Amino acid sequence: MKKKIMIEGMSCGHCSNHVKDALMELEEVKEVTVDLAGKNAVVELSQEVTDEVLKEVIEEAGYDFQGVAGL
Ligand SMILES: [Cu+2]
Repeated sequence: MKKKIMIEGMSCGHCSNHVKDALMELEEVKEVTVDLAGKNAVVELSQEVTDEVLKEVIEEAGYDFQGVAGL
């Protein structure tokens, strides 16, 4: 299962690494691919994670959660 998280506020490679590390701390997240220019992160999940949890992770990392797009 994959989810694409739309994120505002990432401006450089440091930001994308920060987002990736924050998402990888969730045990259900197996892989993260951040697209800085595309303003999104695609997470590969071993089990369902609610959009609300993803929103909290992104906001705690200091970025703006814009929603989740289906894949
Ligand atoms: Cu940055």
